[in-house]
Amino acid sequence: MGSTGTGKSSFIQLLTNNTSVKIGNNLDSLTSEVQVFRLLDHTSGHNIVVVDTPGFDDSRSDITDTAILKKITEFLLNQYDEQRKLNGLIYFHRVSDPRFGGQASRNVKMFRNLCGTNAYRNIVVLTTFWDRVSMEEGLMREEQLKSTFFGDIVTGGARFMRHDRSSQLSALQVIAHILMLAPTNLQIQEEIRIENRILEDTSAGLVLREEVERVLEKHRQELASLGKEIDTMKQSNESLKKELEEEREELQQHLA
Ligand SMILES: Nc1nc2c(ncn2[C@@H]2O[C@H](COP(=O)(O)OP(=O)(O)OP(=O)(O)O)[C@@H](O)[C@H]2O)c(=O)[nH]1
Ligand SMILES: [Mg+2]
Repeated sequence: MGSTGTGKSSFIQLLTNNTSVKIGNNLDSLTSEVQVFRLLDHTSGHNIVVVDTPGFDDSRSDITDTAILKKITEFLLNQYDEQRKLNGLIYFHRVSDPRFGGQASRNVKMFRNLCGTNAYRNIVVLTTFWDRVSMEEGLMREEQLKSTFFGDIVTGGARFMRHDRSSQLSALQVIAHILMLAPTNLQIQEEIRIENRILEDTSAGLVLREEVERVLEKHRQELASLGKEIDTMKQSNESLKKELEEEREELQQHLA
């Protein structure tokens, strides 16, 4: 898992040598489905299933975060029903990102709430894009990430690892670490299957609901101030008034 463009699909392609793995080459996010890839790990002899997921901050307009959460949950419930646990979760983050913005925080928040604290020890936070920073800069950011944004995950037992996209061994090392972990269920699986919650009432679902509420509130406020502006406008300013009314119309549609 991880934000769009952090190198999830590239990692899977490198690991599996599977050229059907689609890798993005522009600013648009690419992966929109949960996709499963298989590989045989020659070192351990294990058959491994690697799962690619879309990030929650997708820049596309055709898929919402809610739809993404549904797809991921559907996959996880299928696994749960087949009594299959997860060995590990890899969370991708670009070490080259100078800031940890709103989108990145929201993505991590969703991830945390999907997993639940019991699964933190099964997490690898994998930093990518080391070729885009100096070693010094990268190490400084890594420390920052460990102590702030991923602090609780690290305290809960997650491991930070670095990925070099030019080396398949780098990807295999992540797998080797994950194979040593005790398989686990995720919080969202247990919330739905054991506590009988509906998706909207799971911890991850609630994060999305809060997000929707926040956007709605912002729109409502904008609408209110736009209304005031239109009311106080002089008759003479017909064209501007028309423009504002169109804006209001648009906002109302968005709100609906
Ligand atoms: N410089 C550099 N580029 C990378 C690295 N990893 C991936 N890329 C490039 O970044 C772009 C996005 O990579 P993807 O693997 O498609 O990213 P993704 O996480 O699957 O993105 P979504 O499918 O949109 O969620 C591609 O052009 C990759 O070639 C890296 O470590 N360094
Ligand atoms: Mg992808």
